[in-house]
Amino acid sequence: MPLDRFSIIDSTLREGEQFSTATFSTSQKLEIAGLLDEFGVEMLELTSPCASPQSEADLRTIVNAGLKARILTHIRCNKEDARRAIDTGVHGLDIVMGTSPQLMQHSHGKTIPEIIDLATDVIRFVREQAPEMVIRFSTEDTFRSREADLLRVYLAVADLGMVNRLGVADTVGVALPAQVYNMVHQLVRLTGLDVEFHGHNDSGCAIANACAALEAGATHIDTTILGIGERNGITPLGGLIARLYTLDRSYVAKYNLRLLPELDRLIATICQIEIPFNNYITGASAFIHKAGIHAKAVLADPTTYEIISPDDFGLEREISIGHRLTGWNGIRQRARALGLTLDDNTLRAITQTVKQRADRQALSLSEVDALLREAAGS
Ligand code: HCA
Ligand code: CU
Repeated sequence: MPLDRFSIIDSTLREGEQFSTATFSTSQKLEIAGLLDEFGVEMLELTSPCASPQSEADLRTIVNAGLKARILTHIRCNKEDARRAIDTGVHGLDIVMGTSPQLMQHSHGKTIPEIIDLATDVIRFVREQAPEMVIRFSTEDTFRSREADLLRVYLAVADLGMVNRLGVADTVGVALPAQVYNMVHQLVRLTGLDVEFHGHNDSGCAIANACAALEAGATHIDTTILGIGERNGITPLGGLIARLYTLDRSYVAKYNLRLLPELDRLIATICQIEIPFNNYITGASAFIHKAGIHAKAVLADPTTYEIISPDDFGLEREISIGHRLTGWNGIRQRARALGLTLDDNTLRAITQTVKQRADRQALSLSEVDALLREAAGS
């Protein structure tokens, strides 16, 4: 099953660079690539060497950085881009060509037969120049393309027998999981090639769509750290990890999960953004339990309200107690944590005091601690 043998292609250094506030210096790229490599992503996709002179130099630097991850670059479907990319020594080329009516009309102006001819020409050229190169061919805007057009293009490309992987791209974030499942399933069945999914998050389905792709047999998923990318980005690395972990921890056991918080912080710092409060795993509130009923159950057994264990990511849960929804189990646990011995009646009375005061204004943890210490006479 692909969920046992999928690879992550992290595109923070390509798609992520297209995020509104992202401009990575060479040393930042090396830091990001190094940490992703330590985390264990299998492949890193970098900006095309044709984008700018520095992009080309940085690509060469990262190719030669001795990372375990394979280094890919993303190019338009033309021989000149391919030639320049091959020259950098990258391990793989991700070639992309728009097939939706919108992109055929306004982006490159080519018809489907012309797209097939061009793709054939470029792929043959790469195979001749670089026999070992891993070649991926994607149709851009797959989910607004006509299905008959897509199949013509994909089958023609697959029939060349020179491509290692086909890519499916939800460029505008419009696809639903069932559509992704059907498209990936058809490609796997018809071509037997590896299939990659790249999904934008404009309508909030990027993680679900990536998961549907894997269920349908996709072998590779594109992510970026925190999901950064064009507009509001693509499948976030942490979100994909959360989704797969909750299906079966063994699916993500190959990754160094404790590095996820550092990865998210690194990108937040570099891009000068906050990690969203509701971010998967690393959001500030991801492991805060508040209502008294929740706190009681979590204190007895965290799995009552946690499907993800914070320890696996080097994080800690928090029981929030200084508010009107608090319960005495949480207050008692705090007293114990402070090493205070208080009888149950006292703890219940303190709980009532906290509730009354919190009806006017929530208490900080140190204010609750002060109440507990006062009651214990310490
Ligand atoms: C782009 C478009 C792309 C390509 C994805 C892919 C998309 O920015 O060039 O090559 O699989 O979303 O379609 O990112
Ligand atoms: Cu994209």
